[in-house]
Amino acid sequence: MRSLFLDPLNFRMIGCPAVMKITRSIKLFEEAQQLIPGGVNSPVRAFRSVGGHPRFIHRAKGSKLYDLDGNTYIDYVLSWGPMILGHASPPVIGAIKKAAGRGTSYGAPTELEVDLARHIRTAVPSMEKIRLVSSGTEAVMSAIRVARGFTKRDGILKFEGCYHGHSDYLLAKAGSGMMTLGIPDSLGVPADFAKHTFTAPYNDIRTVQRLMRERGKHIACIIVEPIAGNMGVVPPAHDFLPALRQLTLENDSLLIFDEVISGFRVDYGGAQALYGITPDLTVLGKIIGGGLPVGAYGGRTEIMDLIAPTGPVYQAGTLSGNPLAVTAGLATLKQLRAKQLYKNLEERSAAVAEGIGKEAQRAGIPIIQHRVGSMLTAFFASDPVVDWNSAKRSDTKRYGQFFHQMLEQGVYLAPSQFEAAFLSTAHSSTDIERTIKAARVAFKSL
Ligand code: HOZ
Repeated sequence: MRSLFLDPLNFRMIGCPAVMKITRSIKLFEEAQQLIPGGVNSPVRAFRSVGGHPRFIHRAKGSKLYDLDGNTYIDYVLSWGPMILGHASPPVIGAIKKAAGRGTSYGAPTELEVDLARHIRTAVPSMEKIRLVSSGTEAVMSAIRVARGFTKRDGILKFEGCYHGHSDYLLAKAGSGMMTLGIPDSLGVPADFAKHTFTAPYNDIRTVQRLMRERGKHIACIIVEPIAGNMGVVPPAHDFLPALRQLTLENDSLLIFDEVISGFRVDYGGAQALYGITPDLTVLGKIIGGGLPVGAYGGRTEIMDLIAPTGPVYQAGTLSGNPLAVTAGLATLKQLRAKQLYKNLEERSAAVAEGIGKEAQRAGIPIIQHRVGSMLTAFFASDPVVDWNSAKRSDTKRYGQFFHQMLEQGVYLAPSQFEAAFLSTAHSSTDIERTIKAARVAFKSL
């Protein structure tokens, strides 16, 4: 990799190799690896697929991350999606501070939970009843349990490259960290658990039709990211989601939309509003927690009423509906109702994508760009990317070089080709100009 001669963020030529000073991050990472597997609490953060050292973050504000060594980055990871208002958004932080003064967990119901459920249902009317939990993984796991309870069937159908958290039966050909690290299926998952999981390529309706023909009467649900975000961004083909809806109806199976990433991200009503498809169950996370740990699942009343204490499907949690997390989520959703907010995000995101596309073209580097609203990916690939197989053909080595060139210039992208980049309402036109300038330098250097 060629050295850059730039001052991060200002992009001033400074005449010496601008290898960022990251001594504190390096030192901490060494210690972290003695204490925490791989030095991180979630695998992709370890930078394994791009090489180099993860940055240890000291603080974040608006569109910026600040590391322990004093470097500043324009952040396009945004905590992997939740920080749609940017970091430390004043209304969110103000609400959290107030709520913290009233205690941090009660293990008893609050008005806040009812408020958040009401806000979610208004935005996503298919979620007639909603259960709050503490993570997306937990929400998906619980949604599958209720789908199985409702249909009295065990089988589930998922798509290769989609990631639905790390519960046992959902790790088959999962995207995100599994794809980044090239782990097809996790060790530690009993074959007996995985045998009920069937997989099909994303956007491949024929395979779904065949599987439903052969096994439809055993399939409790089809679960899908309506916009795949965990193999990089891969939008659904125009007939994909309608066909899933149709096939599930024909087979009395449930359709579950995992909108942990797309929920409140691509539209206030999520991907289901954008594409006009109503699933039976929806899973949310990330944005609805405003940066604190929350997940939610919900759907038709007749299904959700099977959950204890109204029904026999069990699910519980000490920190479910935690008042701080719910407060952060509520404060975020209230801001998201602002007029023009999604339109502005769309315009800024389009500007980033367009700028990056032009710079790649100018440098003669083939990329395939996908963008839905403020979630985007530039695949280092020449052929169309429609599923996990085509995504996997991306030049990950080149992505790694691009990633480091951007990082050196103060632009923080996901340390994996197979994760989405996100914009927030805090990303300014100056941020965008700087990002495009950095991309120009980065593409040229490849
Ligand atoms: N693979 C997760 C996002 N799709 C990353 C989680 C994390 O490292 O925080």
